[in-house]
Amino acid sequence: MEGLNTKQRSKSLHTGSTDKMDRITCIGAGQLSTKKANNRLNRRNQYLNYGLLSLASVLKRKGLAPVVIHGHFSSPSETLTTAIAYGLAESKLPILLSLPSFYAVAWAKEFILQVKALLPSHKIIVGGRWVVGKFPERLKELLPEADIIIPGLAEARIVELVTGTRSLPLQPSRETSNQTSSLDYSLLHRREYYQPSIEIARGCGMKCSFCLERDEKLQPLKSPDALADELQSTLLDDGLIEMTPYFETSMFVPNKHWSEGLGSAFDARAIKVRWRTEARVDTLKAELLPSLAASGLSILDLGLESASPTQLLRMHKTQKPEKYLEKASRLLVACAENGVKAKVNILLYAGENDETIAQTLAWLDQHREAIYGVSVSPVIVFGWPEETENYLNTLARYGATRDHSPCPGVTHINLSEQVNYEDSLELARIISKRFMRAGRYYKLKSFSYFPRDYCFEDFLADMAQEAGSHSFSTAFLEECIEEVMGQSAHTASSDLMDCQAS
Ligand code: B12
Ligand code: SF4
Repeated sequence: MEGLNTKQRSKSLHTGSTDKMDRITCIGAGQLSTKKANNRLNRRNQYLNYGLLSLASVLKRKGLAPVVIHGHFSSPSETLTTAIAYGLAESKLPILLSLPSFYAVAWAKEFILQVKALLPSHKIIVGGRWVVGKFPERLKELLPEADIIIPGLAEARIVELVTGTRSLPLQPSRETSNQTSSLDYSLLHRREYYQPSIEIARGCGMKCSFCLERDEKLQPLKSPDALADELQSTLLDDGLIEMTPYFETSMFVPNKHWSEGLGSAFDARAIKVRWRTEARVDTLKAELLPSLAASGLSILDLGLESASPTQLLRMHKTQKPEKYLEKASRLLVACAENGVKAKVNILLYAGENDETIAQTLAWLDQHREAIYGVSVSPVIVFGWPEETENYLNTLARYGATRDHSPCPGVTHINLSEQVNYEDSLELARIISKRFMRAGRYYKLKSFSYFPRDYCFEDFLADMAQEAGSHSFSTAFLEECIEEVMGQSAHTASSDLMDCQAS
C-alpha cells in the first residue's frame, strides 16, 4: 500500500508552488445545528461533501489550484479564517460554495455575508443539486448576495464557470455529467481525518416516492481496476484509526463478474481494505456475499424502510412486498454467514399506525441475530413548495398532515391521526434503542463518519455528558466496551460506566 505523507500534502496545499492568485476556494457549507438531536455526538459527524471534492478534482486536473474546506459544525467565521490561510484574499478566482442540504442554507447565508464584508469584489458561485432543484431563483431569494446559483451536476461545466463567470445565465443547464469522477484527496483540508468515500456509481431510478433519485437513471459501476487504482492513491496508513472507505452509490447492484473482479484487482495491487456500501434489500444478490466479503465488504447499509406490506406499497418501495421481505431475509442471512455487518434503515412513513409498526418490529425481532444495528427516521419532505405540493397531497391520502417547517425547503409531517410528528420522533428513538447499542453505534460511525482520531474513550466521555439524548441504548455498557475494545476493555476507566444509567 502506498504510504502517503500527509504532512507533505497539507504543506503543499498551504504554500506549494501554487500561486495564491490561482487559488479556488471550495467551501462545503456547514450547519448551525444538527438535523437529529443537537448533541455532542451528532456534532462529531464529519460528513464529506464528495460532490464538491469531485468538482475540485476536475479543476485540479485542468491545472487550477483548488482547496476544499468543510464548514461542518464550525462557525462560518472560523471556516473563513481557514480559507484566508489558504490564500482566499489574494485569489482572483471565484469561491465555490456547495449546499449539501437545506439545513446548510442558514450557514451559507452567514458565510456569504462575511465574505462580502471582508472581500466585496470576490464572486461566490453557489451549487448543490439537492437544494437548488429546478428553482435557482428560489434560492437566490434566500441568498441574494450570492453572485451565481447553479443547478444540477457540474463536472462538465465547472472549469467554464470558474474562469468565465460573468457570461453565465441563471438558468438550469441541460447538460448532464452523470459519470462518477475520481476524487483527489490531496485537495481536502485536514484530509487525514476523513474516512474516504469512493464514488462507484450515480443515479438509481427505482421510483421510491420519498427519494429524489427516484427518476435518475442508474449508471454502470466503476470498474474494479479503476476503483482499486483510486483506492491506492487515497488510503493512508498513518497511525490514526484504520481507513475504511465507503463505496458511494445509491444502489449497489454488482454482478458476479464485478464482485470477483474486485477481489482480483485488490490482490493484484496487494490492497487489503475493509469497506462499506449501501444497497436495496431486493436487488443485491445474496449469492454474491462470499466474494464481496472476501474482497473486504464489512458493513452493508440496507434500505429496508419497513416490514409492513402496506407501508412498502405506499412508499412505492416495491410492488411485491412479500417477495421483497423474503429477499431481505435471504440477504440478511447471507450477511451473517459471511461476517458482513448489516445496518438496517427504517423509514416511518405516512399512514403509520400501531399495526404497521408492530409488523415492522416483529420482522426486525425475528431477524435480530442477523442485524448489527438499526437506524430509524420519520419521513421528511424536502424541496421548494412547487416541488413538494403534489407529494404532500399524496401523503395526505394516507392521513398525513403538514406539521411545521424548521427551515425553508424542509417540511415535517404528522404521519397519521395516530402518530403525530412528536410521536414519530419518539418512536424512532424507541426502535433505534431496541436494536442499536452504544458500542455498535460507535463502530458504525467510526467506520465512516467520525474523525479518524476520535476513539472509543472520547465517544464514551461525550456520551456520558449528554446521557439520555441518544438514539442507541446504553444498557449492557460493559459488554459493549468489550465488543469494541476486546480484552483491553477492562482498562476503560470505571467512571465511564456511570453513564449506563440512561
Ligand atoms: C450520499 C449521501 C449522503 C452522504 C454524503 C453526503 C455528501 N454531501 O456528499 C452522507 C451520508 C454523508 C449524507 C449526509 C447527509 N445527508 Co445525504 N444524501 C446522500 C445521497 C444518497 C447522494 C448524494 C449525492 O448525490 N452525491 C453524489 C454527488 C456527486 O452529487 P452532489 O453531492 O449532488 O454534487 C454534485 C452537484 O450537486 C453539484 N454541486 C455540488 N456542490 C456544488 C457547488 C457548486 C458551486 C456548483 C457549481 C455545483 C455543485 O456538482 C456536484 C458534482 O456534479 C442523497 C440523495 C438520495 N438518493 O437520497 C442524500 C441527500 C442529499 N442527503 C440528504 C440529507 C438531509 C443529509 C443530511 C442532512 C442527513 C443527516 N443525517 O444529517 C446529512 C448532511 C450532510 C452534509 N452536511 O453534507 C437529503 C438532502 C435533502 C435536502 N434537499 O436538503 C438527500 C437528498 C436525501 C433525502 N432525504 O432525500 N448524505
Ligand atoms: S432504491 Fe434507494 S436511491 Fe433508489 S429511488 Fe429508492 S430510496 Fe432512492
